[in-house]
Amino acid sequence: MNSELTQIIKREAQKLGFSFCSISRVVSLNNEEIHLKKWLENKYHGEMLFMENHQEKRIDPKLLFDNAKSVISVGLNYFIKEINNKDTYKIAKFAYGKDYHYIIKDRLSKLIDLIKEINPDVNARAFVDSAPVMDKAWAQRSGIGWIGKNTCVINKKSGSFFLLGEIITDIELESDQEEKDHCGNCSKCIDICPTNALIAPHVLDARKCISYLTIEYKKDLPNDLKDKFNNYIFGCDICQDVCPWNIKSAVPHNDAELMPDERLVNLTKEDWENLSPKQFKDIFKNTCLERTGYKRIMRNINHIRSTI
Ligand code: B12
Ligand code: SF4
Ligand code: SF4
Repeated sequence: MNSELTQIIKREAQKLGFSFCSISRVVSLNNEEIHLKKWLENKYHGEMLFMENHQEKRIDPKLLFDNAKSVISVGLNYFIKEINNKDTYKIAKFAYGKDYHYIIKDRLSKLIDLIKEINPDVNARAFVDSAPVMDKAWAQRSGIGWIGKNTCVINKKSGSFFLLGEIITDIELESDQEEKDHCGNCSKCIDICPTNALIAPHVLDARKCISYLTIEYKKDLPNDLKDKFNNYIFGCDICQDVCPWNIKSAVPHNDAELMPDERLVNLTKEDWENLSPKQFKDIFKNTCLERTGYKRIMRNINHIRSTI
């Protein structure tokens, strides 16, 4: 067990701007495997076929990383007061600034550099959505938070508006305690979801979720959900905005890389509708919207317009 190194890693993670850094011991995720299998069998993943791949690695990190012993989970707070609460199209808060994949990967690489400076024989790899790793399960096991009924990881002191990443390593670090569920009798997220995508506590049918439809889904949007998008054209924050843990505890971040571009802040509905491919490219370079691309964002806008 390496207590001193554990503390150094946690201090450095904080310096790098992560709000959370907690450790879990590598184990096989047997409970999660049952839920994942059922979710896939029910086709709740829709056309996200990458979720079907490497299931065994998703469950057991030892198959992904030789001699894996510890998972270092980090959380990056992206909470900010809504910029587009006026009468315009909305994008989810996580996508206001620079693409979080770049931010987290870059900061985790710095953390690995530090670990290797102290102990050059260590093997360590950083992950942010880039490999079959169950971010939320590890965050829960390391005590960062619990997986709420809306299926997001919630921290008691700051809510759920944070992104996750991890380092898997072959050093044995001091692990933290798993977090308990604090949803209790609440069901606000399930009750408010406009498309009934939360079909049961902790179970999300992505095929109905505005986030999936606006970000991941590549075909024409389904007509039966036409008037339910609440002006969202990229992602959806509705089931998080209503969560009492966010209302009570979410604190705005102060992270320059996550701050929205001024031009995005000022886009009116009309600006969005008339956005050219060139303007889109300029404003959304290196953001998460760039991945979804101009065509699908315009598809989303036109879908909402066709309901008015
Ligand atoms: C696929 C995916 C999606 C899909 C499906 C979401 C989902 N719930 O799985 C879609 C496109 C819809 C999506 C949307 C969003 N996503 Co997403 N997504 C992922 C991804 C790539 C995999 C998630 C996964 O493994 N799903 C598999 C299913 C089986 O897991 P699950 O639904 O979470 O179920 C778990 C529990 O609920 C429980 N469970 C399941 N069934 C049951 C049944 C019972 C009875 C019980 C008790 C428990 C239980 O076990 C499961 C395993 O732990 C992760 C990144 C990663 N590599 O982990 C990001 C991730 C989960 N997404 C993230 C974010 C930010 C979002 C959005 C908020 C973005 C937005 N604003 O639009 C929304 C939130 C929507 C929501 N309410 O969850 C963050 C979440 C951070 C956090 N604090 O939790 C992640 C971790 C990305 C990251 N690196 O930060 N996402
Ligand atoms: S993200 Fe939106 S559509 Fe998806 S489950 Fe939450 S409220 Fe429903
Ligand atoms: S709204 Fe209520 S039930 Fe849903 S995640 Fe938050 S505390 Fe849990």
